[in-house]
Amino acid sequence: DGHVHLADYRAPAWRVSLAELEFELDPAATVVAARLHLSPDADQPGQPLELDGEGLELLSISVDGQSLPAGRFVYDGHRLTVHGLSGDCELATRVRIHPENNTRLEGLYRSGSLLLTQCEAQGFRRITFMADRPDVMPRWRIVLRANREAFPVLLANGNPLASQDLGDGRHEATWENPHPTPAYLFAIAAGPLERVSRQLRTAEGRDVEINVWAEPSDVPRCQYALGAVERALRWDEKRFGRCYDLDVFNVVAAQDFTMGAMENKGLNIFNARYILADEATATDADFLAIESVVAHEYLHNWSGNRVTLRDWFQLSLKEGLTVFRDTEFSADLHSRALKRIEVVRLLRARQFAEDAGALAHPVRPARYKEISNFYTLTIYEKGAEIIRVLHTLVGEETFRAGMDRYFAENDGKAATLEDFIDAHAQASGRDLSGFARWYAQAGTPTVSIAADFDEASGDYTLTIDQATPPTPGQPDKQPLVIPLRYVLYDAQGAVISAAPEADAPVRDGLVELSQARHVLRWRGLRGKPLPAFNQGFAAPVKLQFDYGVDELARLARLERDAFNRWDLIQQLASEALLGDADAEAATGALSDALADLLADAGADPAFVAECLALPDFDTLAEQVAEVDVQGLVGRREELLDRLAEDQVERLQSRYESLAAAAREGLSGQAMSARALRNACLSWLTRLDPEARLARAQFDAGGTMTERIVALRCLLHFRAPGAESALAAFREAHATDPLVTDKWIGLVATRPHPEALDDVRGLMASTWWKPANPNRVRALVGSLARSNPLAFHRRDGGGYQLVASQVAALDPVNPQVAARLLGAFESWRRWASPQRDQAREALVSLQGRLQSPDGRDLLERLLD
Ligand code: HT7
Ligand code: ZN
Repeated sequence: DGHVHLADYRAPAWRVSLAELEFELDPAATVVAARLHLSPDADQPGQPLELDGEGLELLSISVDGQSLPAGRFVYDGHRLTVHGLSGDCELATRVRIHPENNTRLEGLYRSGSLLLTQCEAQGFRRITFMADRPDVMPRWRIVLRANREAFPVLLANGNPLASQDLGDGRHEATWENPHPTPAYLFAIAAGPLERVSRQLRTAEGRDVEINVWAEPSDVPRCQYALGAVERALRWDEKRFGRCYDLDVFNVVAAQDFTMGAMENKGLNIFNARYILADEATATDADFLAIESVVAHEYLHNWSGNRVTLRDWFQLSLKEGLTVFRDTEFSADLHSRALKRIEVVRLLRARQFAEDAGALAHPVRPARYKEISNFYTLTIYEKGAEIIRVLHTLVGEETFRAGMDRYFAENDGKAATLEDFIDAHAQASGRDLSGFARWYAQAGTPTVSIAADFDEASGDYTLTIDQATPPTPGQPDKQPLVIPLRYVLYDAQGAVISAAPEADAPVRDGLVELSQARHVLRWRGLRGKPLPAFNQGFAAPVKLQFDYGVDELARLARLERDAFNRWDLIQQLASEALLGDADAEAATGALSDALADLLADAGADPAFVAECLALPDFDTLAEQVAEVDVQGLVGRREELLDRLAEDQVERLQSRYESLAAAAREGLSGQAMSARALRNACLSWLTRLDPEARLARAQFDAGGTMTERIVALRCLLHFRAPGAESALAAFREAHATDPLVTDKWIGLVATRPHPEALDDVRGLMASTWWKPANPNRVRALVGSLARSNPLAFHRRDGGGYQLVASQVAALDPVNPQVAARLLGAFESWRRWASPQRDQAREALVSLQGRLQSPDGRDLLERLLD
């Protein structure tokens, strides 16, 4: 049926112990000579050798030095089959490939003056023949030859071994990667690169050189990323006891890159937007994102590279685990509460929608057609939340013991989620079979809690029900193991410390749910308590408890847990926007809560800014059965206008009082001050048609954080002078593609249906670069994902534009095109006329997509 099934896994019939590759690099035509050292699997003797190879021009093929006659092998453009091999042998091939024509950015491709590779998940087969599967893990020796002037720097995985001049204008470099490494982690980078560099000694005593490479004019903007590498390296030593294992760690920045970055062994290749930064061109959010992506890729060196995957069904074993590790890194270095808020926002806005839409899938899918379509929020973010569930269940110390065991037992191997769970089961002495269900079931569980208080006896009962909704292919769901935190407050606001009677394990304010229903009961309380739940968001669930508005408001002041204080304010906002009877009361309570926060000089300004940022459109849309786009956006705007009016003096006062702190560079305090000032500015601009403050902030220069928010205010509120400010910004940064993406993103997200016409205008201009994924995301991705009024325009024009771009980009870069299609994942819940228009746009694509990526997604969307 065209699917790959988890149940069909078979160990490879041939192993590759060493891969020796020689590249004659040239953008137009590169020749790759490969020598694979092969051994048959003792359990599967006599099998033909089958290697992957996609669209390669085969120049020669030999075994143990003997050219192979035509009858011994077949190459059909996708797969090379060699017959008649028995024991250990060496297969040598030469192929020709064409990096310059490679717009899909998989395999070897050209980006500006660089030659680069991207091999995950199945790009290596576009470079040369190989068993391109993660459980085949040779050691590697790589020789790169190229013209010295065009390609002065030649990088590959592992350690540099030798380099020499070849005398004819060319030179060569030899690299050796001594660690068993699957082909998806292979990388080379060549070109006129320059670097910033740092020398350090690991906790195990290894001297390591860290280099961050970029095209020469970008090198001054690599310093921050270099520092981030060191911070990640030190953190992994301290928190997980994991040291770096090569003599060099190279990082390269590329302007053309399909995703964020790639953790190739010893040679990480990055989308330039996650490396290049200084205060004049990067926002505070950019700096934090750079640090977290740099850490993510670095941390893969153990969770993904040293211990890799048996097959692609295990993808979350490296991605969920590494997201968990990178969020812990950020939480340890900065504010744990703010990091949690950021993660939960993303989860609720995007992963919950994915889990409830046409593309829902388990964190470990049972089958796939195209693995590239499974680099999803579910695999990454929900996968990380599941690791957090485990961490909460066993505690930090036992979790660390489980991780030590996992790394020790699986080092140099291709592991499964069972291996991971097994190591933790051994370390904790717990049966984790119930926990494992998280990996198999799609859909976001709902935990509904009903309270009952008996005035006469003082008995208080919480009845807790869990249910996971049906998802494509999974109509019936089993209960999950859910660690649920709770607190009861008494009438004076003190925490009630008595433990309840329970039919589930309970400790320190945490109950472990594992059945469809559990009951907690407290005896003889003096009055009706007020409960709060899921502090720190210990499990990725939707929690339902029937709070009154007064109770939410009271709890928002009482809760000790900062994450929950923020969450309660979000609930008040949801109630104000979606509640029927109590919307007005909720608006008043929300306004009061925000007034208190704005007046609280002791509160972290960045936390206050998070509280001012109401639930976004996606989060709200996730909470209603049918989405009336214009109605929802309209109500949200009205609420913001009303709140801004209520708070105007406090907003002005905080905006002014934080001015000095906001000037203090990249310190946490300065970033925090800028976050609240910018939130205040956005609210104040609603009230001032002249946008005087935004104009002044834009004109004052300052950091990119300040300028870009001011420009957004001018553009999005259509203030006088917006066009000239945009023109000034555009000209000032015309040669910088990353900053150009920023203003393009602002134009594409102007909250007005007419923004669609601006997008069309840009697509007809020289700013449109369809082969550059960042530009496609800035223009079309922003429209589809972050501009509900234009994407869902009543005439269906937004859907048509995105669908026509999917068709146009499918042959250019199928992965980028397929990601755009994801914007339709919730189309069945959109109210008419949008639902019918979306169906029409999707149906119009049938028969027009050639790539497996696009076809797979379209089929699932329309299924
Ligand atoms: N592991 C990396 C995934 C990735 C990727 C996947 C498909 C196509 C292109 C890609 N580039 C990078 C990124 C990460 O999670 O670290
Ligand atoms: Zn990753």
